[in-house]
Amino acid sequence: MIDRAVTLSQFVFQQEREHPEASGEFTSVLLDIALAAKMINKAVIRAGLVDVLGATGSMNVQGEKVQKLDVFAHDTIMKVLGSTGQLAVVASEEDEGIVPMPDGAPVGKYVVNFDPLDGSSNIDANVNIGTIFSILPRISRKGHGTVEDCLQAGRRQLCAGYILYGTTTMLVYTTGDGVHGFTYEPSIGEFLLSHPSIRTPSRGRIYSVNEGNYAKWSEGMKRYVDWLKMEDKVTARPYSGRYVGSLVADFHRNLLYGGIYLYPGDAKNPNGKLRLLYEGAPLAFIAEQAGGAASDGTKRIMDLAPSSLHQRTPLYLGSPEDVRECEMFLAGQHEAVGVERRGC
Ligand code: AHM
Ligand code: MG
Repeated sequence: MIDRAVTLSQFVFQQEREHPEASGEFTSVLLDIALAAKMINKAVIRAGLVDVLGATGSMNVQGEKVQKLDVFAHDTIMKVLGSTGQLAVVASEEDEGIVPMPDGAPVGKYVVNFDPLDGSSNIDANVNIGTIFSILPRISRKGHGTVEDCLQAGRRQLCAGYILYGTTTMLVYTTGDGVHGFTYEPSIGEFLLSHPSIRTPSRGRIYSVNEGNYAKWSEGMKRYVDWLKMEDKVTARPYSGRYVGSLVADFHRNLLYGGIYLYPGDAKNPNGKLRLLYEGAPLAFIAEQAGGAASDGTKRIMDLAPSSLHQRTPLYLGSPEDVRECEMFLAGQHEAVGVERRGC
């Protein structure tokens, strides 16, 4: 129950007044993304009724089937962001190269990397899907933005967020000053502040992973997940397994309840499946701002310097104590975890 209605724009402008040094004009980019999210939400909630379900018949740059809603979401975000004059360049999970601003449109000083519709294999089954975005300062000096503008380490982000289209639609974001969640109220067309200053528990009791890949995992990864499932009262195991298969939904639940999301590299795909720019870096920023952690197994995701737009990364994301223990298992230090947790 929301006892005081604060809209996203009211909140953002209030933050701008309180922290003028930290926010700046990119907050209007955030509001533009929220506008695109409302338009995507409208299509998502009517998806079963109108002809937007199913595949377009083409494949995207990742070699995956393109869904009509993926394309709609990408085009909608581009339509809204393309003409604002705030952006120098954009990169989307659905496009092979950078997307320059339309000819004749003013060029600005920010960069947006985004995944227009994450979890798109779930679209036809009416399961949660999401949009993930990351706002960066441009580093090129003039003219149209370049690929280097998009290829910046996560710690350079000014803002990151996601929209979760679900039972209710939510927008969650950070500008480096905590994590704030807004619930969409369709009758007035506004995102209202519902989850101010989200903090994630330091430890959870949920693990989220596609266990169908078990046979391809490293010994450390297998040992960690086996360990999470063992019964042990002292260390509050077994954990519960929860896996939607939509990163935004799995991440959002674990952010609120605590736990760990895992998409490791494996024998077939050493860097896993998820993309550093569109999924790893923005969710890492949010996780850290909520008191959580994000790792590629050994390094902080926020410190990884991307070398290509669609670079993948193993991803271990969530409650900091869980992520740290997972890293220890991956490094073969599982015995030390037992010593730390049980004091023996
Ligand atoms: P997408 O961006 O093509 O939708 O792929 C990313 C999705 C994530 O939302 C989800 O966590 C993951 O892929 C699920 O992959 P898998 O089906 O291998 O478990
Ligand atoms: Mg995705």
